[in-house]
Amino acid sequence: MTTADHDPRLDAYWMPFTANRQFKQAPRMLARAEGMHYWTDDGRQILDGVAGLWCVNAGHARPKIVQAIQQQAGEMDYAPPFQMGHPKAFELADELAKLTPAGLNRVFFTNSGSESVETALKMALAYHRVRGEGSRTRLIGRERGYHGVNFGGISVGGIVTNRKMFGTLLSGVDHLRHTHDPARNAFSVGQPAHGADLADDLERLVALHDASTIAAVIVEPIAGSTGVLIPPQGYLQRLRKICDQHGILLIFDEVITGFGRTGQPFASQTFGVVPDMITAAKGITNGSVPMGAVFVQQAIHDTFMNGPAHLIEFFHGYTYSAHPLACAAGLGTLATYADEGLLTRASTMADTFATALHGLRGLPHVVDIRNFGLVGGIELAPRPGEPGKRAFDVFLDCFAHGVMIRTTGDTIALSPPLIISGEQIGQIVETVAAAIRPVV
Ligand code: PXG
Ligand code: PLP
Repeated sequence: MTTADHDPRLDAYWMPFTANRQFKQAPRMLARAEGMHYWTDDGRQILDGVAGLWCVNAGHARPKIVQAIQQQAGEMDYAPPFQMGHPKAFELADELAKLTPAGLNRVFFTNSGSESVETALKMALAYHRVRGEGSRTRLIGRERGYHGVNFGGISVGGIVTNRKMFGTLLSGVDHLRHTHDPARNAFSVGQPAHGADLADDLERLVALHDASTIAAVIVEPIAGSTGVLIPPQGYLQRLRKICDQHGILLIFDEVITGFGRTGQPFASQTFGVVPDMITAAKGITNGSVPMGAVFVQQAIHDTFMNGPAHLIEFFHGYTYSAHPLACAAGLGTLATYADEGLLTRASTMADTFATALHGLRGLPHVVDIRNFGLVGGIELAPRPGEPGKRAFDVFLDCFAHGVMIRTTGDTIALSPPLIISGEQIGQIVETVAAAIRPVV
């Protein structure tokens, strides 16, 4: 690539999950954020339709979070998490355990969703081994699943582009069929009616591999990155039942659905299905400082707590697990969520959001619309020979007209901060509609 077509000061930064050459020719630079908005470096106001990247659930620059981080930075910058502790780590774990579904009251801290996934998968394997069922080594994911970008996560994940370049991945992994069924479920409002039976695919894998070889199943309650796929009615319940029948751990990856996106603190509570572990990140600090967590059933944690008390029970952890800045930010975040009732606000706004979104039905190229709580997907038919391009053009047009959305393939994804007003929902949907209409 030559530098002639762009500013050479942009060269050094190799941007993640970005079309680098295209970006550097026409950069989209964000300079400031507050509440529901970003401002670009040239001063344009942009309404945030995706909570940054599905993470800024309380909106930007919230005072309690800003103050907590500033104060902590001056008080204690860093504390080693191995064989040492600091009060805010315990306080945050305790506060989080009050929000999680019943029983999931032990908390392991990481720095991202990807690390949470690796942690949960390792915990599942070690748990079976510690309790004497070390033959359970197999991990089951799902087609179209996204579980971050580390090796465990892409192995159980089901997105071809995230997998095909990276060798043989983890061995002993298999995948359930995905639940996307537009032929039967297109334009469903909320949970689709058809597809609970797709959970029976786990029975097929049990018959193939035998339950005694399977450690865990990991799924997103709502698949986000892969285009906002809402679980069919009864699907998660059925998956839970089959896991129970065969002694298989069920992990919900709630990196996106956690912290209020579906109308309850966790999608597990919204859908009434309790997993054995939940992986989380993003909204745990409102996106302000990197942090992730794994929430674990106490019985799983307690299984590890045997043997001589001076020995390490779980050989795993990160230099920045429970980082003081992240813990302070997490406490400020939970206080903000509580002050404003944000973890249940999506249920209040869900109908307004659903009505606005489904109003786009009938626009050119719109082949499906999916929604739940404050998350939505608008799927466009791909332009022949140019998959993803049509939705990307809509993204560019929306950004030019003051609204930030996200696209994945030819699906437009919306997941605004949970503080959004009805009027702002209208602005997002009108801007998207105006962008879709002229797109050839
Ligand atoms: N699991 C799930 C369900 C996620 O949505 C991760 C794990 C990984 O989290 P980290 O913090 O390591 O990125 C995610 C992250 C997109 C997009 O294209 C989605 C995510 C991240 C980046 C882009 O919509 N989700
Ligand atoms: N690589 C090396 C050489 C290290 O020393 C460490 C941590 O000490 C790591 C990787 C892991 O880094 P982190 O704990 O930040 O994930």
